[in-house]
Amino acid sequence: MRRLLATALVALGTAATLGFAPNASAASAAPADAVEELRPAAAVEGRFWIFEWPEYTGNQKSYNGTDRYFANDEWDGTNTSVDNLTSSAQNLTNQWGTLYQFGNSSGGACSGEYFGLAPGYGVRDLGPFAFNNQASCIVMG
Ligand SMILES: [Ca+2]
Repeated sequence: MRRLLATALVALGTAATLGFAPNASAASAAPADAVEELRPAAAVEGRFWIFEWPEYTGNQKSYNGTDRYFANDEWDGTNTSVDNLTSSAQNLTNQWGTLYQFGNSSGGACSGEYFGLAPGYGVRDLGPFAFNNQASCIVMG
């Protein structure tokens, strides 16, 4: 079953500014501090960062647009694929970024569970959203 994991943001009372669909399902029971608004100035960098471990630590990689296939991407400075290893993320772009469970090597749609981050937001730990080590695709916009 497909779940809108990012609806946890609704529980923070920011639904109006974050632009969630009105038919979004009920929020999952994630801690209120797992998702946070980053410094406003950080949102101008233009890249969506993923991190190997929670709290924006461990290996890292960034994207400046949609990438539907993490299996051929490696953490910066390593030969290790980022696929299914993301534990925290920061959206430092001016558009939405949504991580998907299943990538698509032929450029078609990504699928499965997904987790969206509004511009300028970070998620310190994807574990409480049942999305730890799940990401295989990023769709921007
Ligand atoms: Ca890729």
